[in-house]
Amino acid sequence: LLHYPQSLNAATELIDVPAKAWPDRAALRTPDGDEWSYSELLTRANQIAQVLTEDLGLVTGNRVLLRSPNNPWAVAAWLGILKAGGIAAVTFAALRARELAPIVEKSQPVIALTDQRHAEDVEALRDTISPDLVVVTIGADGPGDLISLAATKSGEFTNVATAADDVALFCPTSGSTGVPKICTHFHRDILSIDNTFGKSALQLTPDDVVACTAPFAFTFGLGMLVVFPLRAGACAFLVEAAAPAQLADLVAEHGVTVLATAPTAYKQILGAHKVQQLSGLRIGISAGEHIPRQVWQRLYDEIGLKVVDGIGATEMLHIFISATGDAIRPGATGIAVPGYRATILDAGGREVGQGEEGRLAVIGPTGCRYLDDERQENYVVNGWNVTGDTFLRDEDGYFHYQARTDNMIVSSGYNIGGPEVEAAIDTHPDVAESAVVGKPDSARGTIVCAFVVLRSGVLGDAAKATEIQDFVKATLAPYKYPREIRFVESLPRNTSGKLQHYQLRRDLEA
Ligand code: 3SK
Repeated sequence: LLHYPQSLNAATELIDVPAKAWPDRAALRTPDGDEWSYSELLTRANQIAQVLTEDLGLVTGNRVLLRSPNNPWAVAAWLGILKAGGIAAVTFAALRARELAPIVEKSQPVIALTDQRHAEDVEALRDTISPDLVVVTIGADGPGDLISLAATKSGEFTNVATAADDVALFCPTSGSTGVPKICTHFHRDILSIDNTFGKSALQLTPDDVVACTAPFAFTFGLGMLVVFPLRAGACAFLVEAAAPAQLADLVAEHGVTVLATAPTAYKQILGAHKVQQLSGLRIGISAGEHIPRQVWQRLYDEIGLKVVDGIGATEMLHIFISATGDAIRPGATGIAVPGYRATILDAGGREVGQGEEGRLAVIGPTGCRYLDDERQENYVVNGWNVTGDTFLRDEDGYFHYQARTDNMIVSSGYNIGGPEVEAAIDTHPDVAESAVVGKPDSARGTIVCAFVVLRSGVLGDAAKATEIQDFVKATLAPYKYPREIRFVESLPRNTSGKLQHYQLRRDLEA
């Protein structure tokens, strides 16, 4: 379906070509009024490529750790690494040294470009496990800082002639267990996600302004804020951090036309009565976790926004199942994005029939290639990329999310999808949010255990637990009710906002 020239540097398509077409249009904008045109972004990306190759000794294929919140210099640095023929290993700025260590050990970067506010942890690693790592800050005063070094360069650079299937990205993912895996992606993969999801679902134009709450280190954010808008000549609106209510105000104030975020943010915007601020959106994307049907419906009822749900994976680089416009079926995630094929497999790797649950598997122009990791053989089976999600396919071919495969609870022989129970609990008026996991139980094998965050001022006592249990019994088939409820202050989430059920399971064992 997708053919690329043998020699391909993705950065050429993402910045050199658009900068020729739209030199003066805004490529990047921030809430505090900073604006970079396409030609400015090209110059800075070229200057960084010059710094990397001329001053820091980068040679083609070297790995470069990039650690920064979402801001214009991070975009320029990412493009500069690609232009220079390096491999960009982008990590969450919030990771601490102990979380970064296994990533550094496996990916072996020679250079680290780090936002100066997050330099300490990288420097600690250089001083312990990686003595040859050259650490360069972004945003510190002084001659050794990337911004100062870039200012000494001409801004003229000829992109390294990488091959289409040379590795361009190392994308760490913690997976469900917390031990990081590093997904490798080629230069052509970066264009493939635009040629599939980007072109079919978003159809961005130079008039679009795109915001996304995911950090670049989560490939959801990288696609939404760098790959898709730049290739279309659109403007990426870069927010380092914003509470959902504040985000809603920024969307209205800055004329954002496409917002991509997780269901939690939509829920919080609804909860803060800020949803009208989203009424100028052309597209709202929801990904990272399944959007509950009642949240989707409220957004539609209140502002007519038909949120585009999608599921992707770091292993696949971006979204491979979704639906847009009239093809949206509330409650279903969607169908395979053009260019991908998807199916449902049983535990033995056989395709199951419609209506049957199994593991979601996908084949397409992108795919899983873990760096030196024996878990590769669990993920790619007979050519299928077998995700960690349990889905079923209905009679019209739509895929319906059931649970994370590792969060399917089998209790007294019944299969219970944790997210379904969570959605039921979340509709209780005293509940702010919940997460459900299976707890080993001698009588039933496993029982449903719910961690519940109550709204402020509500007392979490035995009477409240019984009330919520009765509420769930009245909402779902009674066998699904949580036999145990634990009231907690907050739920564990990773830096991209995804709930970490494995941490709760670990808490149960403690
Ligand atoms: O669904 C996800 O979690 C995801 C992962 C990587 C890239 C994009 C998405 C939506």
